[in-house]
Amino acid sequence: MAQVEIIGSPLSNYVWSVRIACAEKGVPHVSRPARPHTPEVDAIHPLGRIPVMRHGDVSLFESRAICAYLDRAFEGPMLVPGDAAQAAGVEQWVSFAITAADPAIVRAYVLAYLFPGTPDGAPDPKRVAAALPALEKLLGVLDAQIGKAGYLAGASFTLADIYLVPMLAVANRLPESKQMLAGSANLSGYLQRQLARDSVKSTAPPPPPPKG
Ligand SMILES: N[C@@H](CCC(=O)N[C@@H](CS)C(=O)NCC(=O)O)C(=O)O
Repeated sequence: MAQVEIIGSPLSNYVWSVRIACAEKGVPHVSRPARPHTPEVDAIHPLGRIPVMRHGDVSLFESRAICAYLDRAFEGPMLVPGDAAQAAGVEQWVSFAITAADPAIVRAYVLAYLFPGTPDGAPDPKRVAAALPALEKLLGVLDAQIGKAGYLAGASFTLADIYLVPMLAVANRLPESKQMLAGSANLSGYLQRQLARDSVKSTAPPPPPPKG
């Protein structure tokens, strides 16, 4: 039986999400670390983005498509419920995570620290400051949503949480967002609970090396 291969740096939030999906489904997988735009990624994703997946004859790009495959091809708890209204609610928040949370949390803010693009490699304070209003607004929306039923899309862990948790986990390592999260009672409790979840813990990327 072919093994599922998840190709992409484990540090990417989207790679982490797909690996959590494997763990939730009980699908063993091998993680093949690879940066975007490297040959094994380019062979599958037309724009060289991670994650990509191989499983026997099946190769896929785009995390949502990979998660759909994992959910349908394997037994195990459904990542998206069967009920039409509940499924649409989960898809709504998956879409929100990809199109609103990821740009505000990861692209605009986290990457200003991780890939500052400055001559000395230090974060550009103006770029960080410019990201904060949207970040604060977004975390406020998420805090209110999670306050309703305990998870992003209802009262149980779903694909929507699989997308959100890696974004919050990486934000929780940086100063301004850590402070915002600490002040968001629903969101901070949620994050701590999800970080202790087996599927999240077992796929977590290694912590960044200490500075200095
Ligand atoms: N919509 C894609 C987004 C994937 C994505 O943006 N991955 C980032 C790493 S987290 C990447 O490969 N960036 C390189 C690039 O955009 O060129 C998915 O859900 O898989």
